[in-house]
This record gives sequence, C-alpha cells and structure tokens, in this order.
Amino acid sequence: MNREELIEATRRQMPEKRWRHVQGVVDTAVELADRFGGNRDQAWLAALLHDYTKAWATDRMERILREEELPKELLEHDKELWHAHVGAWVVRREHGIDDEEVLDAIRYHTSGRERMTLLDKIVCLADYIEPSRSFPGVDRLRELAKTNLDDALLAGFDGTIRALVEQGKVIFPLTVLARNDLLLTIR
Ligand code: DGI
Ligand code: FE
Ligand code: FE
Ligand code: FE
Repeated sequence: MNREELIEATRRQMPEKRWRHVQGVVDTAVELADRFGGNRDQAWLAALLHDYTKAWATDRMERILREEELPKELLEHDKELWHAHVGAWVVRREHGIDDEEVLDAIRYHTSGRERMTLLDKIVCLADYIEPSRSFPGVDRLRELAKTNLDDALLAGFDGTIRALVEQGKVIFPLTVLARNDLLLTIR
C-alpha cells in the first residue's frame, strides 16, 4: 500500500473534522521532528495513523480490546483511552504496519508512558498543539514547543491532569508516570 492509499484509508475512518485534526497533527509532527532531530518519516506515519479508530463505535473497540492481546485494564478506564491501543492493533492488522516505534507512538499518544521515546513525544505533543486545537493554555504549549519538547509536553500533561481532576475523573496511571518521569528527567 502506498502513501496515497494509506491516507485515503485513514480518511475513510473518520468524519471531516477529525480528518482535519489528523492533517494538523501530521504537519505539526513533521515540523517537530525537523526541529528536534526526530525521524520525519516515522513522525509522518505515526501522526497519520494516531487516531485511526478514534471515531469507531465504542463496542467495536471494546470487542477488539476483549478478544485480542491488549491491556485489559483499559476496559476499566475512560473509553477515550481505548483508541490509542486499539488503533495500533488495527493498523498492524489492516495495513501491515510493523515499525514497533511507530506502533508505540500510536499506542501511547493519549496516555504517555515512562521513558517516552523522541517519536512518542513528537506525536503526543503534535496532538496537543496542532493548529485546529483550542483549549485554555494551548498557546503557551505552542510557545514552549518552539524551543523545548520536554517542557512543552510536561505542560501538556499537567494541563490534562488538572482538567481530569477538575472534572472529578480517574487519572490513568501511565499519565501520572509520564508526567513524573518528564519532571525528573528535565535538566
Ligand atoms: O484523540 P484526541 O482527541 O486527538 O486526543 P487524545 O488521544 O490525547 O485523547 C485525549 C482525551 O483523553 C482527553 O479528552 C482526555 C481523555 N483522557 C481521559 N483519561 C485520561 C485522558 N487523557 C490522559 N492523558 N490520561 C487520562 O488518564
Ligand atoms: Fe487520540
Ligand atoms: Fe493527546
Ligand atoms: Fe489526536
């Protein structure tokens, strides 16, 4: 499957608004890869596929989570977290994507994880700051992203955790681990 076919297949999974977000993440991830010395082909591919199953019906994702070798604890956490792991599984199955670094960047783009790779960070941050995103604090993240990937991503996780606490929601443990790990490794 060539690039054009993969783009079309991805576009077919989601409504137009989500597709515009994905295009924004692709452009932003490639920019960040150039800025911070990442691999732009991997950044392009992971960004294109990061929300592959985001618009799928919940029960379709749930069936894959239950039936395939995926982390079962996700079933007890916010459904918003599901598309990352399910998406990585589906793009391997449907499109033969076998670059484990790309698959990890898809898998962890929502929650983050400890010891995030450069590619993980690029995709996760691009997801926060792509041009069509608007949430309180996004401009500060965009400003930080011009010079410091880790500072920007830490500010992103801090904002997400703050918002989850404000809404009285459970915080997925990996998000806490990702945030603490960034805080401890920032020079
Ligand atoms: O898929 P996107 O909307 O582009 O963005 P995403 O994959 O980063 O999903 C973010 C959503 O997930 C956001 O609405 C908050 C929600 N969420 C729920 N629980 C958690 C969580 N996000 C993180 N990082 N950690 C959680 O524990
Ligand atoms: Fe997502
Ligand atoms: Fe995100
Ligand atoms: Fe996204």
